[in-house]
Order: sequence, then structure tokens, then C-alpha cells
Amino acid sequence: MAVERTLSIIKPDATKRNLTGKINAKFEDAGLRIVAQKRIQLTPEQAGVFYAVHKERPFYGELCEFMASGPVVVQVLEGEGAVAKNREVMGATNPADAAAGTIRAEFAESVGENSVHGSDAAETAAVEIAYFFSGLELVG
Ligand code: DAT
Ligand code: MG
Repeated sequence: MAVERTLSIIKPDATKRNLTGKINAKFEDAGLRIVAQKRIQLTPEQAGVFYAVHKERPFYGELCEFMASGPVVVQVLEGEGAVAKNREVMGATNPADAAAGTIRAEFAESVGENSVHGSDAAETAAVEIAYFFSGLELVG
């Protein structure tokens, strides 16, 4: 398995509850390295561009408002098979289905307010990383 990078976002429900450190510990304990990280406030429009793939889904408006409802921490995680490993550490989208010990099982409040985003494939990771970071900000 090759060394990869993936885009992670610690969502507003988690930053609000001061969970950034606990979530980062889960990534680091799983062997993922945080090679870039910043805390930003998105506008609903910026969240809308990021989540454009979901624009036909009934929850799109709510999702964009939620992502702009408070600070987020955007970060790049690096490691062997980072995309899949991060999805494993995150747990299922709906916390009710998430495996014990995963971030969403422990911290997510609902299917909508589920604490973290993670890219779903290497190709989407490259696009999502470029949306938030320039090459100079990635420090392996
Ligand atoms: P994931 O974040 O696990 O990749 P996704 O890409 O299917 O899940 O959806 C993106 C986000 O949209 C998800 O993290 C939370 C929100 N979402 C998904 N399904 C939803 C639903 N049924 N109701 C409300 N929000 C939902
Ligand atoms: Mg997704």
C-alpha cells in the first residue's frame, strides 16, 4: 500500500465541543501524520462548492449551513493507505452504524452533525486538498 494523503475536516459540532485534540489523537494513534492543519470559518457558499457532489440531495442546504455554523479545522493526513485508514478511524456516516472506538461512534451527534469529513478516494482527496491548501502549506 502506497503512502497517500487525504483531506480531513473536523466539523463545527466537534470544534464547538473542544474535541480537536481528542480527534487528532485518534488519527495519530492510527499512524496518520497531520502534515497540514488550519482552523477556518467557511461561508455557506464555500461549503456548497466543497460539497457540490451532494447538491441534488435533500440534505444539501442543511449540510452547507451546518458547515458554516462555526469554525472547522481542515487538515491533510498522510500515511500508508491514508484514504481508507482515515475512513476506518472516522466510522460510518451515521453514528448509529459506526463501529465502537471510531470517531463518529464516540463523538458524532447525528448523521448530519457527525464530527468529521474524510475524502472517499485518492482522486477526490487531491481535489479536496487543493481546495484548501497550497503546496507550500504541506509539510511532510
Ligand atoms: P461521509 O461524510 O461519510 O463521506 P456522505 O459523503 O454520504 O458521507 O455525506 C456527506 C455528509 O452529508 C455527511 O457527512 C453528513 C451529511 N449527510 C449524509 N447523509 C445525510 C442524511 N441522510 N441526512 C442528513 N445529512 C446527511
Ligand atoms: Mg463523503
